[in-house]
Amino acid sequence: MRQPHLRREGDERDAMSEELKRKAAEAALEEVTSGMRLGIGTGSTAEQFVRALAEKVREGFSVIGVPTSERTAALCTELGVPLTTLEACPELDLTIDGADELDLQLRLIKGGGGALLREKIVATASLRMIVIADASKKVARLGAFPLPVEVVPFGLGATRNAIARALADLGYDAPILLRGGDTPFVTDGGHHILDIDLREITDADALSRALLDIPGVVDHGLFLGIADVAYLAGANGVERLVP
Ligand code: ABF
Repeated sequence: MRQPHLRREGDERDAMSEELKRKAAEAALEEVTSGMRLGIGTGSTAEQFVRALAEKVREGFSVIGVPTSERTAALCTELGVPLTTLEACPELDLTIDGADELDLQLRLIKGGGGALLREKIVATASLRMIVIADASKKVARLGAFPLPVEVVPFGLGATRNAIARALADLGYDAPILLRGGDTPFVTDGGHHILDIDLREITDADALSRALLDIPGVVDHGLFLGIADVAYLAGANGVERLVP
């Protein structure tokens, strides 16, 4: 008897959270001008951005986008947002993307959606990056969201051991999980993802350097010094955050 009632509450929460993502996306869209070369993010918040952008394109707005995943490429194609590749267009004006966590300096954890490598390449090729999210993603210190690390399948066990040693050297005692378990998740680049439950990241720069030093690690979900602005939608409106 209680289930339909519970489902309604859940549906209302989902609708509210979609509404917040839409508001953050619409705020970011205000910074997009006709003629821009855009990096287009991945995830449910970025999807709201693609939907809002598609409406502008239908009204005659002219943009060209580089998608950060096959999933985003498919959505853009379906909705009529014109696409190109980073090879054809290696410098972009602006990337708009979601995040899993962000702090007040606009350092991010990304990669929960599995697209961190293309997201980082595209954001770094852009003159500016705007993050869009609901306000619950803002944290005082990064790390409650497990840090995704993209690794090549070859020598996975050895790479995982090397990561564990590097983490121990930095003072972390953190579980490392292969995303997908027995059926490992495969990224658009053909790699796997290890999710590291750090709980609290004490020195993001040191952690970034240590991970990138390990052969077999392709990249990680820490985006440091990349984002310029964040639009965070909450119950009291949309906050514009700059570092
Ligand atoms: C992408 O999508 C990712 O880097 C991040 O993992 C995720 C955020 O997803 P959502 O907007 O659905 O919360 O931006």
